[in-house]
Amino acid sequence: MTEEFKFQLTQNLPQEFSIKASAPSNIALVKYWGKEDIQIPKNTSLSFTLSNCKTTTLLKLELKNKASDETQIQVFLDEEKTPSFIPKIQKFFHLIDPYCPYLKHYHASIHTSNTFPHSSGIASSASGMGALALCLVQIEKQLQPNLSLDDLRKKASFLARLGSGSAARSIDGGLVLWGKHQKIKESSDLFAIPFNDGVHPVFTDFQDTVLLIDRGQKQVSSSLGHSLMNGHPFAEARFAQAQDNITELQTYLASGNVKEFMRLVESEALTLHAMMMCSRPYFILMASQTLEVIHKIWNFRDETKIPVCFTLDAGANVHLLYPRKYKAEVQNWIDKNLKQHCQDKAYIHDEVGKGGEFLEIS
Ligand code: 2P0
Repeated sequence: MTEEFKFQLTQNLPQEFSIKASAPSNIALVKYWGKEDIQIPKNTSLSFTLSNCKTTTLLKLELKNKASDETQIQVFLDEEKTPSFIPKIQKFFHLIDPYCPYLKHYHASIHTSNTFPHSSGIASSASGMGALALCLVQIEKQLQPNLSLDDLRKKASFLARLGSGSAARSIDGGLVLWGKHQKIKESSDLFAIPFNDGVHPVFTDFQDTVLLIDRGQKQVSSSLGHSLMNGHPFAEARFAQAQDNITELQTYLASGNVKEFMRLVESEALTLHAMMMCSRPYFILMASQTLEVIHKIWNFRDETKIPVCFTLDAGANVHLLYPRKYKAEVQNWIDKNLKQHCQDKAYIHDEVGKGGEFLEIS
């Protein structure tokens, strides 16, 4: 157990809480793929926090008559009862009990909504767990008002990580780093840290257009995906490469070297997919349209010299990354040349954002 994040329970718990928060999704530049229990990453990862793709959650807690009463959890997605989410939340509450001991004294109802459509192929686990964790730390702030904002955000990242690894990176804004790195003193496996100091301005306004090539359920769940790295013949080399890539990327981020940044980011995406192509069992998570789009990106970049690159999650969708300065040209090109490769011609424009927020209840 991590002493730092334990919470000293006060005697008189309020009858109820109503807390609201939002957290965005994030897109990894250096990928997290491979972990130990519980959500301890095998390598450091670095992501851009997004802005438009986010989850907003209202958490309502009501004091039980007796702490021993069974906890009732209700989950509403877009105001519709969604019992299928309950087991995941139950497991999460159980896991965080040592750090949030007040929770077991309450029944919970969780009202959540995403700005991105369910059937978009965009995972909501990072933003969802991020928003829930931000609700929980707001409760702690009410119980212990002396907690600083920094403490709260750090604990939110710690709790979010226990719900879903990449969710640790959905609390802070801009560039966010998660996982211990030998050369980065403040880095930790337990929570993510903002990584914006000394970053060249060109990387502060990056755009991310998500081309929805496949809007279906993920073919490989993240837990299966991570487990494929256990005993993978190239795992150790991959984990070491990620650590080196972080160091290399750090120099490009500082100097504003967009060309080398893009080379490294694309290489990370292809490496993630390559690891899945040569695991046992093996998977090809790109679709033919993913490859078509990648070739078009390379041609467009060659011909126009406009810096635009791709990255991929563990699926077929393509994230197009580019500086805001080129927004008009790139978005025009997407409309004319790329959207026909998307399912139902669907894509989502997003950009680097400020991170999770505590919200007022109206
Ligand atoms: C990432 N992904 O760094 C990588 C790249 C997908 C591809 O983290 O099991 O949902 O909840 O810790 O965070 C997806 O895995 O996995 C992921 P769990 P998570 O964003």
